[in-house]
Amino acid sequence: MANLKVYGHIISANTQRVLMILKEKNVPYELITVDFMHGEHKTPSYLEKHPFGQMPYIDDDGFILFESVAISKYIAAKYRSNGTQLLPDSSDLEAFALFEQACCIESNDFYPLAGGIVMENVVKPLHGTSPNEVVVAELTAKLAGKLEGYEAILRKHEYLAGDKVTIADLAHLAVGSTMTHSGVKLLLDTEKWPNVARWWKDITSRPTWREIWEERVVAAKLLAGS
Ligand SMILES: N[C@@H](CCC(=O)N[C@@H](CS)C(=O)NCC(=O)O)C(=O)O
Repeated sequence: MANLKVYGHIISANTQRVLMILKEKNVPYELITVDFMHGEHKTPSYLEKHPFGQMPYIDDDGFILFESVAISKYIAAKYRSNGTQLLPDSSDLEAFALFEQACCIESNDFYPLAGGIVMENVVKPLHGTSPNEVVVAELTAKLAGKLEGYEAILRKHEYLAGDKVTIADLAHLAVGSTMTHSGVKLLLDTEKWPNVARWWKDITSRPTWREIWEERVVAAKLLAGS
């Protein structure tokens, strides 16, 4: 039994983000599946651990932490010498600042837009509501504008924080893949944003991500049929 427990669901993009980092760092974990369809994440005992009633949180031998990017950074720092190096050297101030800049780009310029599209196209239908096509079109247009910025960054270097992959890149995978799977395929557009498409192909090809995505697809089918 692994000491590190992840409370979440394989279908939850933010849970997938954390699982991906654990796999990249070869850290054993146990996924405790939260029955979110029946509101388990809003129960008093869950709220004691995660005051916002969201997935995921981790219990690392009694240490409770929520927010998927904070969890990812904690794991990457705690297991710095395991598996893929996903953080810059903390003594290199400029590299660290560029890494934090890339993390901010993900959380401010990407997640609200791509996450909004996922909310419309995937989460709402799961709960029996139709997507609002006007909202999807608006978010898609705004995201296309942001990809101009991504293209400018990725034209200069291979990944968002430089020439090495970091958490900032991998943090895009879950929401980006779910959005693409739902039909909004901006990240695959090799003509408009060739460097974005090159970067996206690179990070989505990682074997750790393929494993998580396959599990996610199976779980999504089960949930849709239940
Ligand atoms: N910023 C949080 C977002 C967590 C989040 O939105 N989780 C979703 C699942 S991917 C959730 O629990 N949604 C249910 C809800 O908000 O009630 C993180 O990165 O962990």
